[in-house]
Amino acid sequence: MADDKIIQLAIDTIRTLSIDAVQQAKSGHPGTPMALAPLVYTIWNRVLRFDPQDPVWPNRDRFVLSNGHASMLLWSILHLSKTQAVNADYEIVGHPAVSLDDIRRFRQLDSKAAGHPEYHWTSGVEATTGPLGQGVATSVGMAIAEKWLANRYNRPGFEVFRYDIYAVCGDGCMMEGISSEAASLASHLGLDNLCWIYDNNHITIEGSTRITFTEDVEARFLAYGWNVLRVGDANDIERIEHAISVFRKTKERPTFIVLDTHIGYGAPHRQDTAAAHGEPLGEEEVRLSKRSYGWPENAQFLVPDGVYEHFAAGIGARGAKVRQEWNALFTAYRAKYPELATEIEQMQRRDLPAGWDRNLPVFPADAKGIAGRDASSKVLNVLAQNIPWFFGGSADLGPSNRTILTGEGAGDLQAASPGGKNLHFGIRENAMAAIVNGLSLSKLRVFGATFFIFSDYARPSIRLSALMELPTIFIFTHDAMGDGEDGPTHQPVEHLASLRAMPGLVTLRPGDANEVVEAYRYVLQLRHQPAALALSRQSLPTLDRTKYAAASGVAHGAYVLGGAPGGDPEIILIATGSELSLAVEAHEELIAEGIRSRVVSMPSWDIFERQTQEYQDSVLPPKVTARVAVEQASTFGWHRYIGPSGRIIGMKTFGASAPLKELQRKFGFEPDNVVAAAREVLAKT
Ligand SMILES: Cc1ncc(C[n+]2csc(CCOP(=O)(O)OP(=O)(O)O)c2C)c(N)n1
Ligand SMILES: [Mg+2]
Repeated sequence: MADDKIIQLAIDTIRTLSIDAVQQAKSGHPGTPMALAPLVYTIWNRVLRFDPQDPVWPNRDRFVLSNGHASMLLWSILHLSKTQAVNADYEIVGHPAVSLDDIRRFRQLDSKAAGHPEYHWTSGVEATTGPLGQGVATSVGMAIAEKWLANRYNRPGFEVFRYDIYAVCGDGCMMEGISSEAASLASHLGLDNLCWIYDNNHITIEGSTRITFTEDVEARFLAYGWNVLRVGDANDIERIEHAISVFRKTKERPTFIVLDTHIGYGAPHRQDTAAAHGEPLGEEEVRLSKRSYGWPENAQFLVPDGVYEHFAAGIGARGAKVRQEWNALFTAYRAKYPELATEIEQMQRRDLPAGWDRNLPVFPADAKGIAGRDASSKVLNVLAQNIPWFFGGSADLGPSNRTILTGEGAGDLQAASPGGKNLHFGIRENAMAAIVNGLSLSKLRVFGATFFIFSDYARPSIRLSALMELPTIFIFTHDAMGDGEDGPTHQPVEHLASLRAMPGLVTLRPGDANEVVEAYRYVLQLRHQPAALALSRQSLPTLDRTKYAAASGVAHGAYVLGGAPGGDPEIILIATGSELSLAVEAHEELIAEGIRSRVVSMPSWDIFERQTQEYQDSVLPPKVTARVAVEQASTFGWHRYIGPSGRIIGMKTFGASAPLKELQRKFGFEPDNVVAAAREVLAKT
């Protein structure tokens, strides 16, 4: 078959599989796959260094579909390239990532061709996308990761890491603010391994972008400092390939390719309309579209003869070759640099190096104590020394979050120093969290930090982190009213409740310095879950662990810190974070009065919920219904632990601007108030 004939057939196979899948599902987005099929064909079959036989090979190019609604593009190309499925242990399991049957069952339960690209669910998906803008922002993290890895591991003659990141995006991604945050940082960092391709179709759901989006996107990216290219015809694969070759030659800045496209290309009544975006074409329009491609009009889910072979000869052969060359290179590298090779292998499996937790601090009892953020700083600096690929940064609050790494090799990560361990995200919380996800998808162990109040700005990406099952770490300091005078704009109230509500995320609010250490010990061992740490700004007393239970109880989410000797308690006080020492004070007062009090430290609901019922009942015996919880946050959700007769001292309003002491008085976070609540509850039960 002539070259251009089989190329056209291959492109039209992507188009028609997409059309048929959406039509069969009676839902989905046909128009964008119809338009972008030539782009995806070109990237995958001509450019991408990706081996379908091993989709987790570390040095592969990454492809991110930021306009995730066009997922049929990905399902089609993963299927046609015969990309293999990989299990949670990173083993090739021997069946395709996406079968033709999955495509026939697009958007149905258990199909690998889900509504949107889902990392962890379908092999070959590099990042979960769907919330527009997230994919492009995540791709920036992937690009930073490649630079970092190359800097640390490449040696003369051993280019172990050298790959590119391609992200495809649409008008929605460009409108979302997160793309601006991410693009700005990407050019600041000179990420010349990053290429975004913008599907410039002038259409979104409500119609033409004339009604919403008339900025000059090219000028905007030029202003950021990107290399901006334009391809005026989305069907011209030679031009597309040429633009990508210009990207690959461009140094010190990322590339933005504006691709002028026609949504619903080939559909006589739908092309260039919003209707092509998110509705099946309808049977008649499907037939007419196929006719326009010269396709058999009534054929469905057709992969013509020669198409699989064509992809096998393109991406299949190129991918196999580059991976085999890399394997040989890595074998020689392992012989010459065994320690570095071991690091890479451990990292790829999300293992930690031996001795990762050595020298973690132990804090002596101290009534004045130390702030959560300061204890955290000590821990972070030890971990960064023990785990070479552990690092992170803050959204311009490093000095306040105490996340700056100071040990050996911990410089700033900048364009000229891509191996630095201090990332400076600037005031870009949403992009920060997405970038942390991208770094984590690249198997680095990373944290991002800001004030707890601004976790709101990062929340969409934290959610994706949980959905993708990534072991990212979010460090949130100033976790309650500790920065009193800053007032209610800076005082989190509903944030703990909202993070606790997020499936998969482990939220921890440690109550003293040793609990901070144990919180990190727990979090570092997570392989498939993100964690959020809420840390205090102000000093918290370091509890005397010879008197109270060991802080290792943090690993159970909640534990009995202290109690009356012998027998069951009459009342249980439960607290987290900065209110722990308050509860301990109240507890001592009750004990002194002869009341059989128990004090429970509960740094993490999520972890506690995963303990056996027996353990949970041992900490909170069901028959002890007199309970008081203290937490300087929304009371939302606490009733599950205090029951119908318990009391919660928490927040029902926003805070206020005043010194912390006054706020504690105003809102009832004082020992006397806790004791009074305990007496009331006892009297009732
Ligand atoms: C953050 C976010 N907001 C809204 C949506 C819902 N949505 C999905 S696609 C879309 C329109 C996107 O337009 P564009 O990116 O131009 O895609 P095209 O129709 O051109 O493929 C919207 C609003 C979303 N997925 N994510
Ligand atoms: Mg559009």
